[in-house]
Amino acid sequence: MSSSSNGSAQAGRTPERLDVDVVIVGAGIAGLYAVHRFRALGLSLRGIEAGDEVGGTWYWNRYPGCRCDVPTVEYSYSFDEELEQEWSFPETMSAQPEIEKYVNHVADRHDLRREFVFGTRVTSAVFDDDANRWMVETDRGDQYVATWCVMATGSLSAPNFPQIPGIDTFTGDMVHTGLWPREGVDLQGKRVGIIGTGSSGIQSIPHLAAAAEHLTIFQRTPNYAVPAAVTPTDPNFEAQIKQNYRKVRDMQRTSAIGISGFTHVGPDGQEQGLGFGALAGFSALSDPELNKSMQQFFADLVRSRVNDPEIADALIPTDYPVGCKRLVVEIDYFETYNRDNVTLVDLRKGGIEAITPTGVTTAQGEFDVDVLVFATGFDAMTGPLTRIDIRGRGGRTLADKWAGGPRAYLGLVSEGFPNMFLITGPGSPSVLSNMIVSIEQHVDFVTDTITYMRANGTATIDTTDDAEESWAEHVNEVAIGTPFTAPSCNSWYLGANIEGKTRVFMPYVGGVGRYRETCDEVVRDGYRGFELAGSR
Ligand code: NA7
Repeated sequence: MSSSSNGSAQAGRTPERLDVDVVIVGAGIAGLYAVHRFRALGLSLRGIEAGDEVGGTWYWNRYPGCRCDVPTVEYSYSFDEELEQEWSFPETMSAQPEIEKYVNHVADRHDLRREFVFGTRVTSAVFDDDANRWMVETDRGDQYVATWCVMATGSLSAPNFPQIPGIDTFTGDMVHTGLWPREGVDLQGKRVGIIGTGSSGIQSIPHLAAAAEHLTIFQRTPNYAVPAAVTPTDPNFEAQIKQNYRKVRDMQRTSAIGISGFTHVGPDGQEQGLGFGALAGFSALSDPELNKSMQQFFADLVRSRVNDPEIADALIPTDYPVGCKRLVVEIDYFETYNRDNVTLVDLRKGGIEAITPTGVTTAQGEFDVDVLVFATGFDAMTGPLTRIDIRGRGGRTLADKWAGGPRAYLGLVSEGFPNMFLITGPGSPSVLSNMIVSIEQHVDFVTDTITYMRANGTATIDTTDDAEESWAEHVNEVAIGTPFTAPSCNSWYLGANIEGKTRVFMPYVGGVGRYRETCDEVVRDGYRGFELAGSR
């Protein structure tokens, strides 16, 4: 990993005024790959990254216990075949530091950092109707003019701080799991409180409990969680994967969730596989009977691991189906409730009323803490975009356009915002898939589209209301009947975690393979549903 911190190194830099072909927002897995592809086209670029370093999700989410829920040999770039052979992940499902190290290595290996300014947040992107160009501004006073704007802003990068009265009055340390400081948080001898028991909460709680004097967990909704199948990488199986990487990648691209499910027969005659991560089996989960038996399985699992039956009951979800929220992958989570220094506050018995200078007040009483951890998730999928002042044709803002739910054809282009590409935007498989597979597909699509536009001298690519509407209907249609859209379901996929956000199911559940085929067909049909116009 690079030892210097780019953002602080650039702290005193002079604001830039640049005219480029493409502005890329974000130096996560998507932004880095975009730079790699676009640079090979000979395009002039500027990448802009809010963090001090590359990594995106894996830069920001450095809370203790953070880990990927997809097998890591699958959660890796496919574009560099030499790297595939050279790199080795120590565990089957990597922890954050290993993934961050890998992403940094890719940035170094392909010399990607030099295209970025770091520690710099995009504040606005305004489309100039006359010039057909984007005017992009940052909080460092930079001004960029670009033909294409590629939003590699991630799906889970806008942290959610719930609007709890008194939140600003807390005098201890307050930290969000998605903004965990690089220098860490001192928990020794501290009374720590954590709000939220989604993936971030469930992954961090065992670590927080081990480090703190006391941990108080404020749980609004219990989650379904499965034990993580994390083991040291088996060199024989890794060798098999490396020999078969092209096949593995093909399998990923045609699969439902971007995971190959590759297996082979090991030296002991047993079939070895990668496991499926936490995401598989959407269709099976839609069967109500099967779902009920899975709920029972989870209830039994919790009861077998938690000593106190009352606490176990509080940790068992009962009022929504398995698969509504993202299934969490955990390590030692339930056993943590057997520790003497852990208290569970079941907010269903009386919710949080306020945050005070010294702690959290609930209808059940007050809890004093020195450190308050917000594991309260993100304004998912739309937040990273609507928090930027994005204005398209006629000055219309994206936030206004999306007030009733996001609209983007194929999750890639939103009508009225020409030449702006959304990498893994709402309406694409994105968060319901192995993100790297979906990122590569989108960046490849954009690379091909820009190549096509340059070859044809096309000025703008937009879409139509009709194309966008029928895609939204399709996204909705394939989600009906799945646990994702059950009336009892409240998830970030539906925007239900954010006060006032319109309830719309945002990702595309139709499958990675089917989605890719649709995109390919659209291109073969002369960019059906898109509007390519004007000359440059
Ligand atoms: P999640 O999955 O959105 O979880 C957030 C948690 O915070 C969840 O338990 C929420 O309860 C809870 N929450 C949110 N607001 C409040 C308030 N106001 N009071 C109490 N509790 C609250 O975010 P994560 O960061 O854990 O995971 C996001 C994704 O990142 C994950 O799915 C993986 O894909 C990686 P709720 O369930 O809404 O009642």
